[in-house]
Formats: sequence, C-alpha cells, structure tokens
Amino acid sequence: MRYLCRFFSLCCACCCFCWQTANATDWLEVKVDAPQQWQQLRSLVSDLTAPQQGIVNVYASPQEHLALLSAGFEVHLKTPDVEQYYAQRAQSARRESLSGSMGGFRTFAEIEAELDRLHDAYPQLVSEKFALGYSLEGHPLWAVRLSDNPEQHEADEPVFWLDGLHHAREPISGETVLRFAQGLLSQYAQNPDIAYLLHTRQILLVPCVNPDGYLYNQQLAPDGGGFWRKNRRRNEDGSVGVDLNRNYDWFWGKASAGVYEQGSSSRYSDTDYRGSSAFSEPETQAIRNAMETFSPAIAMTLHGYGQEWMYPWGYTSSPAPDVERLQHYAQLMAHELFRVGNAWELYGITNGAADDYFYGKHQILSYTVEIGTAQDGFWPAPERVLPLFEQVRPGLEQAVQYSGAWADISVFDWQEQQGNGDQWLDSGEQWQLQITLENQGISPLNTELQIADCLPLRSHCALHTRSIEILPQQQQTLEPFLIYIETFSHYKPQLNILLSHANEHRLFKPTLPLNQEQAALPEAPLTPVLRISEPPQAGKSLTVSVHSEPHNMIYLFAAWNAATTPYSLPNVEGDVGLIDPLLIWQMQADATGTAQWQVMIPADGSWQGQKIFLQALSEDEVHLQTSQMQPLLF
Ligand code: 0X9
Ligand code: ZN
Ligand code: CA
Repeated sequence: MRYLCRFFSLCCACCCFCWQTANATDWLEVKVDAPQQWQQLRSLVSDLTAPQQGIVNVYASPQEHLALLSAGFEVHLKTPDVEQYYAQRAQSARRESLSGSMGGFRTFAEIEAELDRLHDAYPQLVSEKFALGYSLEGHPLWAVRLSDNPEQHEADEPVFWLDGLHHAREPISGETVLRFAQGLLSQYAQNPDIAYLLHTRQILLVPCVNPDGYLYNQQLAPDGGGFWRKNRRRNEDGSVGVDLNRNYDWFWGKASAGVYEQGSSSRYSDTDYRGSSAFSEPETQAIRNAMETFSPAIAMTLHGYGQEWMYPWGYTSSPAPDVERLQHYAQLMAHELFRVGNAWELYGITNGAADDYFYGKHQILSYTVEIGTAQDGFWPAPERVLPLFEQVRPGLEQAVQYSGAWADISVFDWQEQQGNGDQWLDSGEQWQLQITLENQGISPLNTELQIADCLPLRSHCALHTRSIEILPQQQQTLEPFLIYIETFSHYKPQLNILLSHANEHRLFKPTLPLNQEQAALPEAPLTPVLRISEPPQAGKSLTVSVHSEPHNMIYLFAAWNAATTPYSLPNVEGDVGLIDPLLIWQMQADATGTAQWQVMIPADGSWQGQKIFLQALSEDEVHLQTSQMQPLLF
C-alpha cells in the first residue's frame, strides 16, 4: 500500500486526487524547539498548526509521517487514520442526535433545504435564501436575513453577521449557524427579548462560505470525516485549493519580521496557502462585497476546533486599536467556556484572515470562535453537536444584543420613605426606587423608561415616564421614583418596568422587597397582554388585541402622556375621543382569552405629533389585572 502511494505521489501532482481518497491521514503531535525546526517541519508537511508550547499538530499522509520520522522529529501519534476514526465515531451515534446525513452533519443540499424550510416556516422573520456570490465551481454562497421585513435591508437596523464553513472540514460551524437561526425563530413567540432583537436588528446568516470544499468532502467521505479544508482552486503546480481564511486583504501574506514565513503559506499545496493575491478567490470576494453592502456592526466567523474566542489582530502581536472593547465583549460572550484573547496569542500569527479584514478595513467588531475540544476534533460526534451549540448560543445571542443599543437594568435600589421601618413593602407605605441603567451595546441608547404598573391594582403606584440617553458602555443612575404602596391583596405584587423605543418595548420585572408571607402569595393570574398591529397611519385602521383569561371582561383605556409625573389614568370618556369613533372600549374576552378592537385613525391629521398610551384592564370575579401601557406614536 505504502509503495503504491509513493508511486502515485511521484508520478505527477495531479494524481494527488487519487491517493488522497485512497490514503489515510494520521494526526500527529510533533515537538519543535526552535523556529528553524518549525521551518523544516513546514517544508516536510502541508497541514500543520502554529506551535503552541513547543507542540505542533500535524495532519500527515503516510509519506509525510515517514518523512518526519526519518528527519528525526519527535512524533507522537494521536489518532491514526483520523478520517476513518471520525466516520466510525459518527456511525455509532443514536439516530435522534443526527441533524444531517453526513456523519450527523448536513450536506450542502441539506443546508439548502434547511434554509428553505426556515423561510417556509417563518416567512415573516426569515428571508428567502439569497446568494452573496458564487464559488469557483458556481455554487451559491447562501445567506438569509432574520428580521422583521426580512426581505429588505433596513438601513436603520444594525446588522449582526454570522458565518460558518470557511473551512470545509469544520462542519460544526455551519451547523451552529443553522441551529442559531432555528433557536431564535422557535423562541420568537414566547420570548419578548428575542422578539425585540428580531424587530430591531438584522441578523445575516451565512452557513457555508466554502461550498466547493464542503461538497468535495461529501464526495471524499459521504459518511463524514472528510479532511479537505480549502476551496477547490486549481493551482499553478496542479495542486488544489486556497485557504479562504488567508485570502482576505488585510496585511495579506505579510510575514512579520522573523526568520521564517509566518501566518500563511506561499506553497500551493499547503493547507494555509494564501492564494495568488488578496481576494483572488470568488468566495472571499463575495464576503467582501457583502461587508460593503450590509456594514455589520458585529461579525462572528465560526470554526472548529479549539474552544477559543478570538479577536484581532492575527497578523501582528501589536494590540488592536480598541483591544479593550474587543476583549470586554469577548469575555462577556465566552462565559469562561472558551479561552479569550487576541488571535495571535491564542493561535499564533495568521494573516489574511476574515476577522482581521472585517475589523481592520471596516471597523467591525469581529470574532473568530473555535468550537469544540481537541477530543471533538473537526468532526465532533453527533451527540456532541447540541452541547457544543449550547456553549456558543448565549454568546451569539449577546452579540446580537450588543450590535445596537442594549439596555440592562443593573441595580434596583429600594429606600423606605414612610413606613414601619422594616425592610419590606407594606400597605400604606411610601418608598423610593432608584434604578441604574446600563448600555451594554455598541451604539447610543435612547429610550423611554416607564414604571408601567404595580400589581395588584389596588396597591397601584403612580405611573412615571422618563426619557433617557446613555452612551455605549456607560451607566446612568436615574432620579428616584416615588412608589406608593396601597393595599395588599391576595396576589403577589409586581412592578413592571417598560423600556420603549419607537414601537418596541422591553419589560423588566424587578424583585420587590417582600416579606416571606408576601413573597409566598400566589402570582397574579395572567397579566393581560396588549398588542398593536402596526404603527398608526392617517386614515387607516389598526388592530388592538388584548390577551387575557378566557371570558374576562376587558376594558381598554386610552390615556394622554402628560410627560409630567406622577401621572395617573384619566377618565375614559374624556380622552379617548381623540381616536374616534371608538368611545366605549369594553368587551368580553372569547374562549381563548382574546378581545380585539379595530381602531380607525382619523384622516384629518389632528392627532399628528401626539402620543397616546393604551392600557387594558382584565376583570374576573375576584380581581382586576392591568396590562403594560403601550405608547402609540403618531
Ligand atoms: O487557521 C485558521 O484559520 C483558524 N483555525 S482553524 O483550525 N479553524 O483553521 C484560526 C485563525 C486564527 N486567526 C485569526 N482569527 N485571525
Ligand atoms: Zn477553520
Ligand atoms: Ca415595611
């Protein structure tokens, strides 16, 4: 066998196709002590990592393995025939852990099918798949947009970018992109924070940057384990492939001062061959064009493996201009599950990588995440896919949050003003609530904060509204709010704090200082939820729906925003006249708990520039519940 391989590899370079399918790749750890030794190693093998603590990972053909031994390198065989090992590991997986047919991962066709399925299932939230460009062999670099109005690029909504499969043998990266989409979409209806993100951001997902390489792996190893990394460019010497993650135009091919070529290779057959020039490849060109068109705020590019959350630079060990900000967000997102640092310090010098280009050329906060441990390797066992995804999911969701302004209430500080002096809220007391808001996002926060209501209603507090502006990564402590505690009833009191911007809202429910007895009270029945179908427009009607308990009596109030505090609900009749012709807004919820009104907005424009708050009350035999207030901006 070995003899045969030698024969083929000597005969001509274009035979490499034949022997690669017929041959095994051994995973080796090779010891290197000096740069010169590394340089020699590099000349003997084509697929190797930068040295870390004197150890280099090498993926070697049998003849390369032999060459290392004859050259006297200290070689430790980690996994013989690693492709076969991966494929076999996948075979023994339980069926339910498989999301695709290629060793548990989706083939390119299955990726396409999944993008179509997502669009069919959630056409309001996922665009049809569209091509950012085409690979050398003419395969589309598919993208989808997750957002409201998903078919349109909306310039006022910040863009978050997520891509996978720059490297064809790292299928966990593409799978993570798809699972992230599925997760957001399936949570949209129940999770108001996810809904808020999809309404206020645009999420661009690119599951496969390198379709040719990925399809080639399917051809090499239909059951998974394929080891091809680069694209399928036929190089001048007959060897194949350019490393797409060395082909970007940011210090492309720049070897930092040193004794050996660093960061990428000029040798065609190497797995980190950088190409004939920056952006020589249609795949990287497509990504470049997408960056120019969509200007993401944050970009994340997924790889496997290594459990690293890296940020620029890779090409130099000098710190990036705002390395602190890059690091700050990386640490928040990585949740101590990943090593966090500059790409050069975690991985070694690399040049022409996507993240350096995104950040260097376009000032995008960019991260490269290596998913999985060495044990997982390039083709993690199918049972590992979900846990690996769950490690990155929270950080990806945070990245979407940070792509624009993102408010968090970091402190609720309660001070008794008048009362019995214990530390608990009691009927008849008066308290001060001081709130500290933080903007964790990358753009300025502009929001209206409203203490919407305080339940149960008979202990309702005065309603307050404030306009707030906070710069990125800044905090602001607001002037205290006065809260009057009226009579406690048999429901546990709760306070709703609503942050609103344009027609989007986020709700915070702080824990209240309640004694044991109060805290043990039952939760109030479902708070009515009030929804407005669309922003008001002259001469058009909109739908206001209230969801509550079945058959409750629902009252809908319209109230002026007096912009002064304290502020209380006015009498119904006097104020609702403005949205004539609906004067009496009272209706019984149906068996599903829903009540709906059509509200006609007068065409005369008399309400222009006004703001009205809508609030619903829901009444059963025992109690009244109030919804949050919803501002209607004209
Ligand atoms: O070599 C790469 O492109 C990445 N590692 S991988 O094993 N997935 O191939 C690491 C890139 C590190 N450099 C930058 N992030 N700039
Ligand atoms: Zn990679
Ligand atoms: Ca008290």
